[in-house]
Amino acid sequence: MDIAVFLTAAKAYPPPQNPDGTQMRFSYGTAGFRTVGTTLNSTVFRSGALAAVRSRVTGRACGIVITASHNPEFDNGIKLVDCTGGMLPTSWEADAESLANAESDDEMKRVLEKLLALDEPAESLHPPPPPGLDAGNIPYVFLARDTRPTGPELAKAALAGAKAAGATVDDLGLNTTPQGHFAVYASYRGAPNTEEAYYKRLAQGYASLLKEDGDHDDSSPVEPIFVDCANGVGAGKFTKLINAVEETGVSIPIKLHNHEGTPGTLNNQVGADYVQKEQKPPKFGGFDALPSNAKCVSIDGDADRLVYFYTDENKKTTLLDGDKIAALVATHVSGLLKRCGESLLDPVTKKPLDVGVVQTAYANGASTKYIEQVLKMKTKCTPTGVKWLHPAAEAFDVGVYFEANGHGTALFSETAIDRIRTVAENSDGSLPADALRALKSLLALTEAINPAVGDALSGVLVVEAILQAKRWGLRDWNTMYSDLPSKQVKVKVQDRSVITTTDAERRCMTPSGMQQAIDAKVSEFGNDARAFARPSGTEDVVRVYAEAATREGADSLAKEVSKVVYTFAGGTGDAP
Ligand code: 16G
Ligand code: MG
Repeated sequence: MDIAVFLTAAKAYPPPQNPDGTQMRFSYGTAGFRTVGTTLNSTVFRSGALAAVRSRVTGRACGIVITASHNPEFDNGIKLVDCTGGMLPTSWEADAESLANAESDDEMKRVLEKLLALDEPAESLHPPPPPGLDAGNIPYVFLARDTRPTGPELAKAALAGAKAAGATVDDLGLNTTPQGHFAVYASYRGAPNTEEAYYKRLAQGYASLLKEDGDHDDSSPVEPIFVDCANGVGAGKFTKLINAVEETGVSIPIKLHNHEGTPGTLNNQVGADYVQKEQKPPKFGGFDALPSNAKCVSIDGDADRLVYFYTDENKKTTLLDGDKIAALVATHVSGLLKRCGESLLDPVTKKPLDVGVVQTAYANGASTKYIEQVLKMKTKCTPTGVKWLHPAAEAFDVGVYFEANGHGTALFSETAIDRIRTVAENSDGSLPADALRALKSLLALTEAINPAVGDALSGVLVVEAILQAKRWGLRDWNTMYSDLPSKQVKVKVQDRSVITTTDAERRCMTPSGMQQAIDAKVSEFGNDARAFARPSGTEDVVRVYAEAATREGADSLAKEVSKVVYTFAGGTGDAP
């Protein structure tokens, strides 16, 4: 890389200043940089270069998505995609931040030289790409953006940054975050990586799922699915997916709401974040006029998460969140694996596939209990953010992960896929017909689900196929277990970094004495009570979560713990 060329190009993207004349600082949060869109030109330019450097160092294509996900329309941000399709390794975050905040050419040069000197071939970190695969022009960067008004300008800056660092840029234009990840994932494996190829893959996986699990010829679901697209990038993509599904000869009765051309703005009282946090239907899109118990889904602005919900005759809305989706997918996977019998045991060690569900501290206690005690599956808890859940799920042969907020997918290791495929293809009549169907269904699931990151679009296909196989409506699904009442609140403090956590964010290490005070409060609310406090990675607040056997209990525990946080961690404004 010619650093001098990059530094010259960077002159056109000077970092913005604070009112006091100092240079504005940007922090790499839970999922990349995210703040007011009009301040991000320099950060995005520099991150474009970082993606190019990452591509150079790993020898494979990487990616960038310009999005602020579920944040309001005036925000924007950047998500960086690593060469295998996952998120930028956490070990690079501090350097990404140093590059974004460098105040001189020398500082930028130092960061770039440090990163360029790293020797991190992709193979040493991840499953190697297929042997002999030509990596193409390296550095190579895929670029996508969502529908925000600042998107085109920022995409230009990212492109300029990547090019200044010597990269070839593949501009995917308006696209979802999961499509950005999939393009990189597929390119790593030498598979077709276009949008068309992706939706075709999902559609075919879905059609095979219906076929393997259905009892009759046309097993397409008929109950309409009303999807709130949050006025984001997902709406147009759903249309493409629906067309791809129809081309396979099956159908999916999706009705799109809150999309381009309808009133309302991006993520404003609509979308998965609003519906999940408020436990209310979207304010716009006509959801109040739908028939009672209609099947509804909300996705977020960049279409990487989803939640289901329905509103009954008494106007009570029931949310089926990421935990419920994880339980549904895990139930289905474990049912299929059981039907495969011993056919999937390791030929040498005779061990079964290692299957687990990954959650965060926000997972409802009832869901964890259900997965461990009813499904008898392993669970693992990680800190918040896909960058932690995804690798934990990769450690299983089959790892299902979902955050309660609806981010998630199911991952099948190469070993698992190879074994399933080999057994299915070589069964020569020796396997019971039902086991063979289960094997084929597992293979279909690996195609219908995004293997790189959670995707709201593939999430809908997978949930629908499973519900169809079980002949379940949302009410049946909801009775898998009853959520414990929970409450989330925000506490404003002077400096949220005074709070440090351990045990997957379930316990605080500092400020000293705060965890003991939280424990004392929790102990007053009975056996099912649980609470934690963690500094947000995307907002300048501390988040408090509480759950208890009753609604009143959850609400008051959240309030009590907020008071503890306010007292120990330097609360500002009115006391809770
Ligand atoms: C980001 C994360 C999401 C996480 C949320 C937590 C990704 C792709 N997105 O949106 O997984 O739940 O941040 O935000 O990782 P918080 O740190 O403000 O609570
Ligand atoms: Mg999102």
